[in-house]
Amino acid sequence: MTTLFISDLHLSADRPDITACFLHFMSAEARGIDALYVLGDLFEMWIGDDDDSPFHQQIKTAFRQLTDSGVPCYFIHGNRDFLIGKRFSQETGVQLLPEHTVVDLYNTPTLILHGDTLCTLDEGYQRYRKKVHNRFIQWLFFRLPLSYRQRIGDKMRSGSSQTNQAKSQSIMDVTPDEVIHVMAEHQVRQMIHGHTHRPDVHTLTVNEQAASRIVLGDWYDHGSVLVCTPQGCQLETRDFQPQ
Ligand code: LP5
Ligand code: MN
Repeated sequence: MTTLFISDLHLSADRPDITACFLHFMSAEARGIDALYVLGDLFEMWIGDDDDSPFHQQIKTAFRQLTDSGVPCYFIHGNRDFLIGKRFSQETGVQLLPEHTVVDLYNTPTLILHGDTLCTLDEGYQRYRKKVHNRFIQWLFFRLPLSYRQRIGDKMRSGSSQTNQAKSQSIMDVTPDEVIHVMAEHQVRQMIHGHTHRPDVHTLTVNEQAASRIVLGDWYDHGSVLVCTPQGCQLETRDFQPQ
């Protein structure tokens, strides 16, 4: 009995080493498990489900094969791939979940999320997030040809990298009070998220009870997987294969 959680793979055609590690993970380790949860930033950037490049086809096929084999796969949007939509879900069999979802993880109610909504001190980001999550703005964006969307996406990526250089590490991390607030609101004592790329297990107190916050790692230098069984959860890494 195993449930796996991954996030922040930032898959792109430019990083065949990450892609190879991910495809191996999907065809070997993820087979036969109880469920796979992807907590956002699966892709470096997603500009619409109509982007049908061979690279995207390859990733979608890996999900389709896994869901066809009987493994339920779930996805929560990240800040890079919040435009993944129904068509992706239909093509892959991956079920899209709301941004804050409580799952029963072997009898422990667990709140799962990407993690960006917890970074409340990053006011610039939260303002930006509200705009790009606006349904009307998204509708307008989707009316643009794919090549324009790609150019806008690239501009946003470089704008983001530039503004991030001026932000402190604490602004870009989760806000501790917000974590407590959100866990209390959902009545959970366990939370799993990604986004900050700071894999760790934090203990904290929520409503005078011991709680834990598990942070998933990114896939820049190696694969990163949270392995959960009825006995508990463990953060593990997976080596990239020599190319
Ligand atoms: O992603 P990362 O790690 O660099 O930083 C994130 C936050 N940044 C983002 C922006 C994404 O990187 C861009 C993704 C593009 C998606 C595809 C296009 C979709 C278009 C949709 C239109 C409906 O998420 C960053 C956080 C950081 O995490 C840590 O939490 O701080 O937040 C920002 O950088 C936000 C800035 O403060 C403001 C945004 C600058 C965007 C520049 C605008 C350029 C406009 C050009 C468009 C014509
Ligand atoms: Mn992210």
